Amino acid sequence: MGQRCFIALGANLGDPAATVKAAILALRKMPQTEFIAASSLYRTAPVGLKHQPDFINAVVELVAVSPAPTLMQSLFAIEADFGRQRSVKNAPRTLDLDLLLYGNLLSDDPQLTLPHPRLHERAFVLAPLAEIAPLLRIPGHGNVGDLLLRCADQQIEKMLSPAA
Ligand code: PH2
Ligand code: MG
Ligand code: MG
Repeated sequence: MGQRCFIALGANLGDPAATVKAAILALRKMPQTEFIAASSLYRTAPVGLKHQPDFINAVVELVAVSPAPTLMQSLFAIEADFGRQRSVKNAPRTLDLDLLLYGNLLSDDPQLTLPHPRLHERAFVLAPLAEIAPLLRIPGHGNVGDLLLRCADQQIEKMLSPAA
């Protein structure tokens, strides 16, 4: 028995589309997990710090057997493999992997807050999430599709090329 998990991918340095595609392949091969689905890639305007390149974003669904902190360590290892430097918060990055949901687990640990604390207000997460799990409910916030409707002002564009 595993936990249904969703992981957000984001990149805006180097060749971000190639990076996100390669990272989806790395997530497919991750031990202790069963890969379920990947969204399309989305080109998205930066949220927060505005003066940085557009992002490529996507979301992956998998089932994880390992506990959430162990899964996080695997995600950090993949980020490091893609040359991620952790400098300033929200700085441009070669690859960001964020655990959005780990089953129905609720956690207010500042190192690992679940659901991800900003997921419900970000079109760059909600649009790819709605593509692969339209009926999903975010504990404390509601249905993914409804949440996405509230982010209509955020610029995102679904890319035509397949994610993987
Ligand atoms: N990630 C952030 C902050 N802003 N904006 C977009 N469009 N895509 C991201 O992945 C993103 C962001 C912090 O992780
Ligand atoms: Mg992030
Ligand atoms: Mg992150």
